[in-house]
Amino acid sequence: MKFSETIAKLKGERTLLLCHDQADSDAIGAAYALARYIGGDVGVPQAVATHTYRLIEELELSVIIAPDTASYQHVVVVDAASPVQLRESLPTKFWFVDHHPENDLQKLALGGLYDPVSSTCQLVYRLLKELGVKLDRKTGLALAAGIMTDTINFHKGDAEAFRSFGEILDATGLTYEAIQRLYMTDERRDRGAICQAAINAEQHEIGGYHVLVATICENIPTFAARALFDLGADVSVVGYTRGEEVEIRMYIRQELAANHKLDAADVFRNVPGMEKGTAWGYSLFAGYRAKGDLKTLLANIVQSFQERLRS
Ligand SMILES: [Mn+2]
Repeated sequence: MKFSETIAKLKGERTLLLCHDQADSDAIGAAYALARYIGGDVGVPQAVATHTYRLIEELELSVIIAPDTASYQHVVVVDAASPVQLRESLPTKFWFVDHHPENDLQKLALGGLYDPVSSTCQLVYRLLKELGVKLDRKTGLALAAGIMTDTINFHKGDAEAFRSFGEILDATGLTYEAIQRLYMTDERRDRGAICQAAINAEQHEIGGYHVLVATICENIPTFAARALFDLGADVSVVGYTRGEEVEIRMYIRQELAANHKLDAADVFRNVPGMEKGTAWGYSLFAGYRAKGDLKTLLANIVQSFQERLRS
């Protein structure tokens, strides 16, 4: 049986798409695209790589850290070459899709798709194509991001990688720039807005941690939150108001999250007034969008840290 047929059979069942630890864009992109088709969850053993934050945000993807693999009917491991990359999350039974030149995982797997090409995302694209799946914009973004980063912005790569990237752009109306934008802030105006947000930020010292809270006048709260985080914040929270909608992004330093057992996306879900909106992300990063009053929400977030970091 072709692996695409196996994938098709997982549709509607409880499936986990498991990335290697420190998941990169190729792993996240492949997991997202399969999860979107099958209807499953995306998980990672401990953490995702920093460069994927923006992609995860654009996909509005909730990545499960250290998922309970035994609670799923099926697990599909993506972009992993060896069992050590899965740490404690190595499932007892799993399928796999991978492209690494050497792969020690396949002998443990039930089966899967292995081909030492340029990226796992092109293999997932191959599978979805065999299944006649029509790509939506986010799936296109996920797959194209994986191909672009695993070819190091096309400094290397096989013909299928280039061809697939072009076909994905064609099918979804995405551009090369739209994919590249996931990995840079290049606008001078945006950098000015980030500087202004940093200057106007409120600093709260809570339980020995620096909590920085700011608003920004351009719709780049993720970049601003990242900049405040890089300045030295333990928690950076940045809000942006667009008409009636608010956008909020937050980074939490690993050490703080571990000491206080915090999950950024969970923090957002439990702040008073935030239950009406959509929260996504994972333990160290969260995004939030809803109609509401930004000032009130930011004050409630600070209040929530005051409660959490004191206990
Ligand atoms: Mn890869």
